[in-house]
Amino acid sequence: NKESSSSRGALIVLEGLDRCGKTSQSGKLYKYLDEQGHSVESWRFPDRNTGVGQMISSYLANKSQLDDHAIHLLFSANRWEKRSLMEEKLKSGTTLIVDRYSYSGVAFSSAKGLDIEWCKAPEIGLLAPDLVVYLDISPEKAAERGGYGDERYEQLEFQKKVAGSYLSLRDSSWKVIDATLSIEDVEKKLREAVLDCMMTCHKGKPLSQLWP
Ligand code: NYM
Repeated sequence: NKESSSSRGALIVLEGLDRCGKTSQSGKLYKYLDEQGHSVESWRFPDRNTGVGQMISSYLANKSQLDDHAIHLLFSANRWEKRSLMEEKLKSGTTLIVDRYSYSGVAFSSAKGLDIEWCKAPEIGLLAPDLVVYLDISPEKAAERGGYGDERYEQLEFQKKVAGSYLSLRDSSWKVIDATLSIEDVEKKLREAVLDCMMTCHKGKPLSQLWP
C-alpha cells in the first residue's frame, strides 16, 4: 500500500580528521542529490548557530577556556538540541548529510585522555546514522593540505591522537574512503555508498539509536 508506506530519509554522517575534505565533499554530495530531485539537507556539528553552539565556537577559537568534560558535554548537548528536528526531517522523507557527529565527539575528547566509555555515554539515545563515511587520510598528509587554521585541535600531534581514537571507534559497518584519491574519485565513491544506503532506508529500514 503506497499511501501508508511513505519512506523516510537517510541519516548520513561524514567523519574524519580536520582537513580530510569532509566539508567540500558534503557540499558536492548535497548538490548532486538535490539536483537529482531528492529531498535533502546539509547539516553540521558543531551547529554554531545555537546558544550552546556559540559557547563551543568561542572555545574552539580560544576565546574561552572550559574543562575537558564540560566542553565534551556541550558538544553532546548541541546534538541533543537538534535531535527532535532531526527525527522529524528523517520521518518526513528528508535525507540529512551531516558533517561530523557523535564519533567526532568521542574521538576528539578521548584523544585528550578522557575515558572512552564516559565519552560515549551522553550520546546514548541520539539517532544512529544509517551510514558513517570515514574520509581516511594520515595526519601528516592532512597537515600538508594548505596547513591548519587557528582553531584548537588543529595541530599535527593532536590529530595523530584523534586518528588513533577514530581507529578504535570504527567498525565494519563504516564505509572508509581513501581521502587522498582525486576529488572526483572520492565524490564518486561517496555517491555510490550514499545512494545504496538511501535505497535501504527507502525500503523500510527502521531508525535506530546510539549506540547500536
Ligand atoms: N569537534 C567536533 C569535537 O571536538 N567534538 C564534537 O562533538 C564535534 C562535532 O570541533 N576540530 C571538533 C572537531 C573540529 C572542531 O569542527 C570544529 P569543524 O568541522 O571544523 O567545524
